Parts: sequence; structure tokens; C-alpha cells
Amino acid sequence: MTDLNTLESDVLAQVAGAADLSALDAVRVAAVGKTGSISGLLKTLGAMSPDERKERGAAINALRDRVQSAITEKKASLEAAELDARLARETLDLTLPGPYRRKGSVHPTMQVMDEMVSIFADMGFAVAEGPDIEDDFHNFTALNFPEKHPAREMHDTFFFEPKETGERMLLRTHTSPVQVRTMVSQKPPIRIIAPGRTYRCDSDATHTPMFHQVEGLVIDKGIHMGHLKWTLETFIARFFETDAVTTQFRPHHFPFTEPSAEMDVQCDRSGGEIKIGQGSSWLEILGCGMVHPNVLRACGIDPDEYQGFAFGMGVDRLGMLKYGMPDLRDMFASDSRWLAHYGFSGFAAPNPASGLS
Ligand code: 2U9
Repeated sequence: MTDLNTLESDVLAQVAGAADLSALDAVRVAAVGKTGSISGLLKTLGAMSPDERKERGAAINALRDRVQSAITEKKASLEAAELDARLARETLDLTLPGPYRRKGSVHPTMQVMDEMVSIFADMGFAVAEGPDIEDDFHNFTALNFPEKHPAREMHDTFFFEPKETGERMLLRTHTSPVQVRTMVSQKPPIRIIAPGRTYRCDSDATHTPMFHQVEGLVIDKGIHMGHLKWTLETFIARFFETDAVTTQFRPHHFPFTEPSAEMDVQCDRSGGEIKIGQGSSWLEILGCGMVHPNVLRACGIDPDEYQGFAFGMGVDRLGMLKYGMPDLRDMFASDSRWLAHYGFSGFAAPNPASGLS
């Protein structure tokens, strides 16, 4: 057995001494490869007597297993050392200035969002916020979407895997759950806007899977369509920075409002770009309506005592219209040339007194 002991200590010394993965592989081939020293010993078993083969075979196999595990262990430590060396070699100091010294700018969506918030704040609206990950009750049920109704599918919802309880969380398809949460937790009068990110599984020149909305809600005694019309016309005139806006309300359907409407503004499309407040075309701007009594009830408000109006608009879409950006997908492509062209100065925070844009 001395020959086996010598062979084992020789091979193990070579394994331990292998400086890199290719040297280790050469040791492996020379020991346990097809024509290696240990494989060669196994081939001599055929010429032995059964008793001798049993004893010697067990010893050679055990030797091969010990050598094989030493090689595996060494391989893991060489790989770890190689990774450490690579990580050390490839460090990057992210605090160093980049090669292009481009000035940062405010993304048009955020500029438009700030413009909207500043107009509504000036009209006495408070800003409300809520989670992006919502449950079925706040996103659909409380908003009068009937169970299993196709309107739920219309929203192309991103669902998470169901929990153990079977409950499926989702990415909110609109900011309306924020108003639901406000109505549940506060007593009227309520006058809020809910700006934020929303998500629907949809992508083309006018739709992106993530987009931004500003929705609004007013709840008080004696609220009617006249309040809604004045609020929205005043907002649009200030947003498009024009004195005269002519609007039309087209009947529409939303589960959460009754009656519901879409509001268009008069515009001129003849000169290539859209001009608001003149011309013979109409441009769809937003959706709105009187809050459905079922929604008020679901949020603990008595519809015989309180009424309300609500509205919703796409921030990115209104930004495209106001600042002449043709494709919504460009907004989220992170192309620095696009941002340099359409971005706004960080020092030009919009407010109604100093002008918006
Ligand atoms: C509650 C009650 C009513 C919010 C509303 C709309 C009409 C609307 C769309 C505009 C463009 C979404 O981004 S968009 O696709 N929204 O048309 N949203 S009324 O109504 C509510 C919200 C909350 C509790």
C-alpha cells in the first residue's frame, strides 16, 4: 500500500500547488483522466485474484475519491480567488465626474405634474398620495367595478402572484384608490388631487406600461356639474396659458361616475402644431363625472347628504400636447439628447404667479 500512499501524497501536493485553473486541470488529467496514474492502477485490477482485487480495488477507489474531492475543493477556491481579483481589478469610482459634463434637467413629465399641482393648489386642492401596489378593493370594488366585469380586464392589470390567502395584489391601474383611501379616512368636505404613477399592460406610440395621472375629487353638500365645469375650464385655461378656452362635454361611461363625460377643448391643427383656444378641431383632454352613489356608499359617505365630482387626466399625454412631443415612449427611453432638448431648468419651479413654463 506504500505505493498508493506515495502516489496520494504526490498528487495531493500537486493539487495544493496548482497556481491557476489550467494548472489544476492538468493535474486532474494526469491523475484521474482516462490515461492518468490512478486510472492506470484501476486497469491492473483485472489481472488479480478475486480476493486481492476486492482489497486493492477498494483502496484505489477510495484514493480516487479523495483526490477527486481535493480537486473540487481547490477548483472552488481558485474560482473564488479569480473572482476577487477581477472585482478588485474592475472597480469603478462612481463619484468621479462622467466623461460628458451635461447639465441635468427636469423631466417634462415632472415639469407638467408640478404645473398641474401648482394650478390646483392655487384653487384650494390638497395633494393626496397612496401606494403603487394596491388591493382589489381599493382599485376596483370600491369604485363600482362589478365582480368579474370586463371593465376590470379593460385596464390590462399587472397582477402579482396570489398570496396564501388567495388575495391577488396589483399595480394600481389609476390613482383613484388614493381618493377611496381619503374618503374612507376623512370626513367631507374633501377637495384633493392625486398625482402619481399608474400601470397598465399596454405599449404603443400613445401608451406606455407605466404612465402618470392627476385625478381630482371634490365632495361636499350640494356639489353639481356646474362646479365640475368651472373647475376644469379654469384649470385648462391656466394650464395652456390662454384666456379663452371653449370646451365640449361628450357623454361617456366610467363605472365610478354617473353621469360621466369626456371633455374636449377647441383647437387648431392646421399649422402642424396644435393651438388651443382657436380653430375648428376638438382635442380630447380628460375624463370626468359626478361620483357614483355606490362609490360614496362603499367609502362610508351617505349619498343623500353629500355629492361630488371627479376627474382624471394623463400627465404624459398633456405634456406631449403642450410641449409638442410626438411619441410617448420617448418620455421613458432615458435618451440624454431627448432630455437635453425637452428638459426644463431645475430653477424654473412652476407657480401661477411667476408663470408656468
Ligand atoms: C373616486 C371616484 C371617481 C376619476 C376619474 C376619469 C374620469 C378618467 C382617465 C383619463 C385619462 C384615465 O389617464 S387616463 O387614461 N380618467 O377619465 N377618472 S373620472 O374618478 C373617480 C376617482 C375616484 C373615488
